[in-house]
Amino acid sequence: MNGELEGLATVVDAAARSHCAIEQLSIRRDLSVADAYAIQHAAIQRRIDRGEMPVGVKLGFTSREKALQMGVHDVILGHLTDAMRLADGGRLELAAYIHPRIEPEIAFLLNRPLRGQLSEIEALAAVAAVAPALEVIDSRYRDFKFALSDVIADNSSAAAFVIGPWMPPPLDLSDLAMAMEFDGQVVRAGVSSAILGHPLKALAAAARIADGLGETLEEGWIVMAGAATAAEPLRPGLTVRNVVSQLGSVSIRVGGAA
Ligand code: OOG
Ligand code: MG
Repeated sequence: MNGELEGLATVVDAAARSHCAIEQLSIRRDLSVADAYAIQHAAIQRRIDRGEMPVGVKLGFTSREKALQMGVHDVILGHLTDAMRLADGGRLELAAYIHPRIEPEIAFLLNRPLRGQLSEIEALAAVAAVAPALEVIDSRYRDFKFALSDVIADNSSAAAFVIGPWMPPPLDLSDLAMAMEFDGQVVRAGVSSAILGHPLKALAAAARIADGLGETLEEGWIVMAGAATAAEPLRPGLTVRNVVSQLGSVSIRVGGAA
């Protein structure tokens, strides 16, 4: 990879570590989607070099509400490491982030490696289990504003995630009600069909995008299908829960000062 892209990987990685917002990369240069994924890859490599373990991937902009909220209309991929995972019912420290938001998701656990073009049936055959999930996103860009290449370079805003109890996939994954609560009050409600029409389509999209990057989704990995609703900003003291019909719920508590 060329030196400029390596340098930009250092910039996004340092912004995430220091939780200091940066200017959008695309303001000063033209970045292709391929460049952006190269930056993402190099920034993830820095995490792995520091001892983090890859544990899966996340999709972004698989629902219309998210695409409208952020003004980005392409489905994107990001990488998850063990250091981003919080325990169900655990605590998120706000001080470690810039301007974190949270969104309700569904997660898949893979029972085999996946890549390439898959039908929904093939995608389902690779699913060991599904779970309700919450994703914390934290764009490293000032004011949470970015173009497509910026957000891809910034690992698709991945910051933290929490997975509820794993269970065998229900018969129909496309009709699950999803409600995100702040302190017991529903703040965002949706249905799993908001995720590309069917969450298994998101899993197939993850395999296809990974393939285009020369990557495989590994057995045992988690795939976050993307938010069913728009994201909500976090504030100290909140308990956030995602309740998904037939799957149960997952929660975190938010600690620390704003
Ligand atoms: C990008 C990440 C989008 C989702 O679930 O759609 C995403 C962002 O909104 O900052 O994670
Ligand atoms: Mg998300």
